[in-house]
Amino acid sequence: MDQKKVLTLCILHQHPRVLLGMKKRGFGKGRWNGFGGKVEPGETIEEGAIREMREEAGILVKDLEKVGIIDFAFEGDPVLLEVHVYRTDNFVGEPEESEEMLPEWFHVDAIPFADMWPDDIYWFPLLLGRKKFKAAFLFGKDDIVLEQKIVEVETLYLRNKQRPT
Ligand code: 6OG
Repeated sequence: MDQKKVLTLCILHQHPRVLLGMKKRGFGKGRWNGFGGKVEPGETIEEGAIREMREEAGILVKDLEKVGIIDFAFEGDPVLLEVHVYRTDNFVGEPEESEEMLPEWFHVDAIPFADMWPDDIYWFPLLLGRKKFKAAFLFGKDDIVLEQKIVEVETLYLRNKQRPT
């Protein structure tokens, strides 16, 4: 049976700059990405996003805005990832390097897509344009995008308060 993992991804967006982190270890090592990880038992998805932002960059985020839900599948792998994407321009603290991430601000015109997950170039413009979306990607060998679908949506319902099933 397919298994699903629920993850968070949070991007600080203080126009015209965004905060990304260079992943130093584990899944996605060597790529710039937002901050996030697995939602832990007993916490809501939004609580998970807030915790990961604190653990990975020493930042307390406020007013998280849910901007997207992305489903990832990998050819030949039964594990599906459901990634909940948040943005905010309201936070406390200065980004600090952690064991997992090296944070850096990027101008929105200089986002390092070549060194990011290949799906990002599809949905970042929506995030930056303050649109909401649902997306699905199928990755093949060498992390090539085999199939992709993105739909802009008006609302993502009240899934912030939801606990993963
Ligand atoms: P840990 O497993 O290190 O969290 N993530 C992805 N982000 C993008 N942009 N594309 C993907 O394509 C991703 N797959 C996972 C979710 C992993 C972090 O990486 C994100 C989490 O923030 C496959 O705990």
